[in-house]
Amino acid sequence: MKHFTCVKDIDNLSTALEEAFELKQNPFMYETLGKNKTLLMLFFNSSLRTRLSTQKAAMNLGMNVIVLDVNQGAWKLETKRGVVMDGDKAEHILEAIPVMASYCDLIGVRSFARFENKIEDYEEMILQQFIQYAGKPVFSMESATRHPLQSFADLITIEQFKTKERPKVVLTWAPHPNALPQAVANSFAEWMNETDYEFVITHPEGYELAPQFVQQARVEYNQRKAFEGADFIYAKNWSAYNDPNYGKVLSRDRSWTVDSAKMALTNNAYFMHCLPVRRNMIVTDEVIESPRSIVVAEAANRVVSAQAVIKKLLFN
Ligand code: AN0
Ligand code: CP
Repeated sequence: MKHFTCVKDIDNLSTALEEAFELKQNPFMYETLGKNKTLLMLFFNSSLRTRLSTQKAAMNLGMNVIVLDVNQGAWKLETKRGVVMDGDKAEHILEAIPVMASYCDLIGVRSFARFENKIEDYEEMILQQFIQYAGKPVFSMESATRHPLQSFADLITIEQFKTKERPKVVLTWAPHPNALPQAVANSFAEWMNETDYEFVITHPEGYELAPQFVQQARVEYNQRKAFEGADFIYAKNWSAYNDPNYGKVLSRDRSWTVDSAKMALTNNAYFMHCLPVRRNMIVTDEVIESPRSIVVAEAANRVVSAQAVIKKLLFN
């Protein structure tokens, strides 16, 4: 594997899952693989889980790790070519990328959608510049359109907890005060569509995701109907994708909050969320604190997915 930005970069998902469970069982089985290799983790946006779990994964593989929060302490970066740099940006990303790459063997990048330009977001302008100019393997730690390390951890979590071969998995939109990217939802859908699970997406009208991510999934606008018989409820907020509302909040309707009454419609489903989660917006205290909530186990699996991916990139 040269780079890791989406599910397609993994050539065999069932083999990758087997490798992931092997690493989960024995995290130190490749503890010398990354000796004298350096991972650079670059954050254009905040993070708790991705930062800690990816660093831990690299440490389990014997790597050295450098972390840079680009917006805190580094020079502000211009990202567009041709701009007269007479404003507040002191450095261009076209110099910064090869310079940073010269200090490491592997680069992880977190760069969210900016909601300034839908085409630029969906063309993955920032991530693609790293792939083009770093000359080193690059992996996504959540890009404008996807969060593959999260989705891989989500898949591992479902495999860990499922009690039937083909569980019903429901991705449900839930309210949030701010405009959030579609990345987590897009990516989750993309990975679920690679499995043979029964996969349903539910959201209010106007929150349709891009068709390349929805693919053959069933879209059900009635949330209660979608929840019926579900084995896993995966909640997430996202902002609108379709024009002219790209990146806008169309609803903060708390009748979409995941509560115990809705969970009672399911097949005693497990509750999942990538975190960070806003309680009593996305999910009630009662549901997230219930024994069926597996959000912490899900977050713990972020070490496993990151380690499986970094291992593949090191073997390249
Ligand atoms: C981010 C998002 O929705 O993409 C990160 C989630 C892992 N969430 C927030 O900004 C709250
Ligand atoms: N789930 C996730 O990626 O969390 P962070 O934003 O805290 O890294």
